[in-house]
Amino acid sequence: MRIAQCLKYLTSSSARNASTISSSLQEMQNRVVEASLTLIRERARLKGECVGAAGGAKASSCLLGVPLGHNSSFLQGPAFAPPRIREAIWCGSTNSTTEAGKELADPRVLTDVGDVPIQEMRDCGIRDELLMTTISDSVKLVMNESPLRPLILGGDHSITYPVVRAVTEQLGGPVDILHFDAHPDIYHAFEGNIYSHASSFARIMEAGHARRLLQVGVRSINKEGRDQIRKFGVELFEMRKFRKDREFLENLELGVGVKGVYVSIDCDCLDPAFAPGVSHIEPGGLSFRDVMNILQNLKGDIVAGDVVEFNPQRDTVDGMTAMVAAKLVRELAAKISK
Ligand SMILES: [Mn+2]
Repeated sequence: MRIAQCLKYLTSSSARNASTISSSLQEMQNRVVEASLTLIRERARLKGECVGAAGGAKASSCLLGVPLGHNSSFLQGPAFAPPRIREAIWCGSTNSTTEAGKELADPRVLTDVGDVPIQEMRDCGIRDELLMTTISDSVKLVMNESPLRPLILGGDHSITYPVVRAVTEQLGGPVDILHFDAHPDIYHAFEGNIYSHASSFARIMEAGHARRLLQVGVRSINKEGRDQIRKFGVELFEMRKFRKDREFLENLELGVGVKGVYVSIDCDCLDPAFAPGVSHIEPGGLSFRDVMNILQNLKGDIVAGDVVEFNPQRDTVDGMTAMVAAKLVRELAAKISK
């Protein structure tokens, strides 16, 4: 990491001692975080005003990009996803209306507060604990501007933990989570990393952020995964039984009696035939329409959501998976806004 090299250089070449440099470095890191949050706070205020000026809404989805890829156990390409997804949302090859007729250019349906500057913060030597706190704080800044509801562009799946933590802290209680994924992401830790993208739902469940967790599309799970699922009472809907579960999943009602519903979509829930641009290619998955049928028929108040694990470095040359991720975002935005 560049900052570590910089620190090493300073301590070896200057008269100042290492602890002085280290404590002033920490102070400066905190100011970088503050500055990053200020930009998101002001953008959220402005977008909240725009929604009001357009006539107001009960709920309005607001994009927040989290370009973080280093908690992936394999490839780190999801760090480059948010700008590619935005580009595809507004791509001229399609119009800006959702399937059920909502207009995405209307700020009452969709706004955007930009990205949490993850790479810039890492370049300043900021570590995961503070990064995760900054992600949570950014989500809360969006939620402070009613009626904005955060719709997160990942990033690897590790970001779902700080996002869900922020949502439930802000709302004052747990939510129900509908999670589409080839994997349960519920290892206690993966290769020693408690913030791994393979562990986000272990953090969420042990902290009590979810009353119900429904995992749909799972087809890569080992013994530890099954043990953890039993331990946390997760409702597992495996691909090999999807034909039997389909009717149930296409008639879900969630979030009643808790603070609402959180929807997390890992792009690898889809069969690689539909979404090749992911880090973990796992055959035998859902079709795009399978996901749409479950999402569009879902009854419940969706308070926030994310679309994660799109890896532009694995996509086709014409950006097919970017369009798929963008359409997931568009249809989720349509579900959130009202
Ligand atoms: Mn996955």
